Amino acid sequence: MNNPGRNTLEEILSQIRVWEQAVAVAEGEREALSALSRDAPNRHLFFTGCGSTYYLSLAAAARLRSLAPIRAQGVPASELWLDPSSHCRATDRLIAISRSGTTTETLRAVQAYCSATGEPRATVTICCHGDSPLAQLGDINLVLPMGAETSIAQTRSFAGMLVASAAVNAQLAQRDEIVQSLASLPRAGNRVMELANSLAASWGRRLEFDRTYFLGSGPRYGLACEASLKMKEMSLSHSEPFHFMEFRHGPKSMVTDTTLVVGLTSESLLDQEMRVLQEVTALGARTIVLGERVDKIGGGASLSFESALPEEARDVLYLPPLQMLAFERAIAKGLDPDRPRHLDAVVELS
Ligand code: F1P
Repeated sequence: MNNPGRNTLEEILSQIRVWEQAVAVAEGEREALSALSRDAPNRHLFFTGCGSTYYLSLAAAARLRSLAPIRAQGVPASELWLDPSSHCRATDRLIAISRSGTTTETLRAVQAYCSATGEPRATVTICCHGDSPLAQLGDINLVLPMGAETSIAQTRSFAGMLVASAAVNAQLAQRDEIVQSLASLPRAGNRVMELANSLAASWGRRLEFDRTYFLGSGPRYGLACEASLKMKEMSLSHSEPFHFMEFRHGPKSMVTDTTLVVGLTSESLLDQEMRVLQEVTALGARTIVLGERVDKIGGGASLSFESALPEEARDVLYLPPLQMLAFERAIAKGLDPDRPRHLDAVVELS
């Protein structure tokens, strides 16, 4: 295996230009998205995808709910496809997300949505391949060609599609100040990427940790799920995501002195979140605290974004450290993140 993870590393390090493309592509659809925003409060919006893009859907739906009184929900595409009557009503709207734009479950979820609602197309699609079937199935189709990847585990594609969903959400919620803030993400991202590389170079290679828990609430729970998936896909390591406060209700029993707990902290709930991290530290875990302006706990570590961006605009900043932690752990274990075990880049069903 010469140069293991070469593609994955290049894709993680090049993600900021995909963030920029996402902002520009969404800006190009400003009028159409603004038209959607006028009746969004009367609708139920579903975000859907598979695996990584399902976790993105969870994060995007939670973010939209935080921006405006709009009912939004993230649902696995397989659930929409196989049980549409439990989800779709005639007045619903669908935002379908897929890196490849060819995942069978996601395409079938769009078909099931159209059959259940009588709509001819999905409301919005977000993908990285303009020639894919999904890119033709939305009233509004956001395509991020710079997010295309050769690696199987999503990194820059996920980050770019998350920024695209943030731009869509800000437009739907008519939060222009958030739309404006997204343009400043690349500046903040360059700083975070540097910090992420040094954090992961030490903490990602500490193989004494035999389990990692990612804690995140609100939109950060979907990101915690994605971080946990990266740990599994790239480094074949046991990992689980939880809402911050949920960790006390049982999972805390799993904490040992070989446990790493990564907190995706907010500003609005920071005190409560830090209390959970202090408790698990007292039980022997090491912690990594990620957030806008945060301190480490005991023998743990921290990474402060110091972006000066509103909380609603900077969800993507958690991704470089989370992706690099999984990448460095995979390399330290002698694995090749470019070729994760048992996985294909796209799941296509017959
Ligand atoms: C989604 C997917 C994920 C998986 C991995 C590869 O494909 O297959 O299910 O977790 O990240 O991508 P897509 O529909 O986003 O192309």
